[in-house]
Amino acid sequence: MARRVGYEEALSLYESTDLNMLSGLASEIREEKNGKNVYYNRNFHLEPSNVCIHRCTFCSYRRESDQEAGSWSMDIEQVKEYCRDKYKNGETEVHIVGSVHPERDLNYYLSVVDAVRQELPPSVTIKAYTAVEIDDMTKSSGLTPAEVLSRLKAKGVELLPGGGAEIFNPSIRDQICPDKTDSVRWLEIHKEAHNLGMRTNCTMLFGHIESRKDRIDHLFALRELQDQTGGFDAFIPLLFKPANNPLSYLGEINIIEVLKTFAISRIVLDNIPHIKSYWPMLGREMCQLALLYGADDMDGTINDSTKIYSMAGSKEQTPQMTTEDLERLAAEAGYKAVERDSFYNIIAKKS
Ligand code: V47
Repeated sequence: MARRVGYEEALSLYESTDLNMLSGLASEIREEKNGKNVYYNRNFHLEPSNVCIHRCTFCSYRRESDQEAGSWSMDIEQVKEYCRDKYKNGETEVHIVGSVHPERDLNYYLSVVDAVRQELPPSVTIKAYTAVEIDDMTKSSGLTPAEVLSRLKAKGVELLPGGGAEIFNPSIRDQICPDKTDSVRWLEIHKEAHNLGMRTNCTMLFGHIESRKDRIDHLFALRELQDQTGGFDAFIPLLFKPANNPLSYLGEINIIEVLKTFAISRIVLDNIPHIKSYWPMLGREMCQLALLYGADDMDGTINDSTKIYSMAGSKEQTPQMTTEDLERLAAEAGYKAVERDSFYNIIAKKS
C-alpha cells in the first residue's frame, strides 16, 4: 500500500470484518518497513509512586494518598536500591513512569534521574516521564516544557515514553481523565521534545467509551505531528484492562476489535516506523497474534517491574520474559526476534 490512506477510507477499513485482508495490508506495510524483524529489548520499569492527583476512571494503579492501603512512594535511597535489585541481565533500558504525586516537584524528578544514572552503567538508556508528568513539572517549577525537557535531558533522559495520550477527543477526556493534561498540551510537549532532538513514543488507550471515529481522529493527530517532526519511534495501542477501576463495568472489548485496531494503526501511521505489541498488557497470546496485524516490536524482558497492568487485571501478574521466550513467540508467528537498543539499533547476538 504505497499511497497514504485518507480519513473516510480508514473508517471504512475499520468497518470491514475481513480480517485476512486487514492482516495482509498491515503485514505488507510492516514488512516494507521492518522486514521479518520483531524487535525487543532488555529492560525494566521504575514506578517511583502510585499516589496521584489525577482521578482517571480507567486507572487501577492510582492511590489517593501515601496513607491509603496499596500506595507506595520511593525516596531517593529506595530508587537506588530498586535499581540495584532490578539490573541483572545486561538490561539496556530503564523506563521511568509513575504518577503525579501531590508533593513531588521537578527537583525530586531530577534527583530520581540522577540516582538512576549513578546506580546503573552508562550502557543503560533512561526513558523517562510521560507528557502528563512533564506538564506537572512545568506547573511546580514555573518553567516552560522546553526548559523542563532540557533539564531532564541534561541529567541523562534520552527518550520519552508515550503514556498519557489516552484518547485525544476532549469530550471523552472529560469523562475518563477530566483534570489531566489535554491533547493540545500532550502534543505540544512531544513536539518540544522532538525539537530538542529527543525521540519519543506515542500511545492510544482504546476499548473503553470511545468510538472507532475517536480512534481514527487520534491516529490522524499523531500522523500530522509526525509529518512535522519525525520524532516518534513507536506507537503503542494500549488495550483498556477493566479490573479494579471505575470503568470495570465496561468489561474488555473483543479480540477481533483489538486486532483490527492494530491493523488500522499500522495502515494509518505510515510515517511511524514501529508498532508495539505490549505483552504485559495484552498477555503473551494476544501479543503474538498482534504480530500478524502490523506490530513489529514486543517491548522487553520487563523483569517483573511494572504494576500498571497487573493491578488492572492483566493475565501477566508478574510480567517477565527471557530473551528465549521472546524469540520463541516471534518465531512461532513466522518472524525473527532481534534484540535492539532504545534507538532501534540491532544488538548483535553473542555466540
Ligand atoms: O497513559 C492505565 C495506560 C499508560 C490502564 O512508551 C491503562 O514504550 C489499559 O504509556 N488499562 C502508561 N491501559 C503506560 C505507557 C506505556 C506502556 C508501555 C510502553 C510504553 C512506551 C508506554 O497506561 C497510561 C494509560 O494509557 N493505562 N491504566 C488500564 N486499566
